[in-house]
Amino acid sequence: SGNKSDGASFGFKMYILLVLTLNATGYILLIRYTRSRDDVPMYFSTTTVLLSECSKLSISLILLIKEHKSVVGMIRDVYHNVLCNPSDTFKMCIPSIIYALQNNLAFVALSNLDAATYQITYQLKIITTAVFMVVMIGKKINPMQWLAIFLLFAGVAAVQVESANTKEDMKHYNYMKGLISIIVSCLCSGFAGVYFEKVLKGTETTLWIRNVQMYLFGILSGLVAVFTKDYNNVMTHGFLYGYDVYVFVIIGMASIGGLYTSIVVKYLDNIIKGFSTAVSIVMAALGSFLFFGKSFGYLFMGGSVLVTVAIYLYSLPKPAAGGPQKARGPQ
Ligand code: NCC
Repeated sequence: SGNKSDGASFGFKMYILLVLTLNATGYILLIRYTRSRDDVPMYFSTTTVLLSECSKLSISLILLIKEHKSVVGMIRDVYHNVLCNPSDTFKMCIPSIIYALQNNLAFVALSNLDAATYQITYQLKIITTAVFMVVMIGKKINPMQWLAIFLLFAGVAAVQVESANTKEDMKHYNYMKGLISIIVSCLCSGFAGVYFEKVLKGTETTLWIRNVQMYLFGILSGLVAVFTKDYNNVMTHGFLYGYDVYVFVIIGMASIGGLYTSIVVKYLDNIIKGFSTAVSIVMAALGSFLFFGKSFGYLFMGGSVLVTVAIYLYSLPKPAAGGPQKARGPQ
């Protein structure tokens, strides 16, 4: 399975991962910013999640038009592989429901606690993802690699503690509600990510058709969320109540982040995605220290060392029975 990643160059992968990390950080900061303002009317977050799914569907269809170099080609592809293939299409039902839950929970969490706590706690996802890789794909992870996964979690968390701006006022705080939302999010993200990977790599259906299937159900799930949580709000105030440019930027970032996530899972895998985003987080923190001329402290340095050791330990060759095995680690 090491050959799965051969389809793209190293530089391309690094570029994708850096965009993914920077985009995710901006996304989280912007959600936190818009959810903690109290001088403007508050938008309904379920509508934002729904519009993100619509946006990702539109972009996927446009990419399919480009791929086929014709609108008719795109329509044919979607007709044959989505509409006429319901059993295949329905495979995307479960992950898109779980992602809908996770995407809505991000707004709940960031309405209740600060962005730094969110990003740090969210790193727990590294561990939940590994557990689901073992349980669902049957991936073999040896004790040394488990150690690496825990060190990675600790290292990234430490780096983020130091680079985070914690001087935020504590209004709207419901810490418990926020934390529980994050923990459920980590379980959702791990499960849905591995599920998507398993279906994507286990069948012939192309990435963009998978995404079209995913976002069709995503729109349905998003609609259910709007109806169950904000039906009365939308009916009295309107669907786009409280929207301003920031909210539209959030939708744009959610689209970029989601589509890039699917590309990363196609060319790499969910665990390597965790390792690689860890590296980009360290790089981004380093960049911001250098950029703002700040000196970095022990937490950043210690955290970076932990991340580096984790990568080394994870990529050590496995002492397998029956012959030498190739190292499987982040490349
Ligand atoms: O949590 P995470 O991703 O695993 O969430 C995956 C996001 O990608 C969308 N997705 C997934 C597969 C697919 N085929 N299409 C998709 O659109 C899902 O809907 C879900 O939103 C990460 O690895 O840390 C990452 O984190 C998110 C986000 O920061 C967190 O979920 C916190 O809210 C990033 N999303 C954005 O930046 C918008 C993602 O890029 C990376």
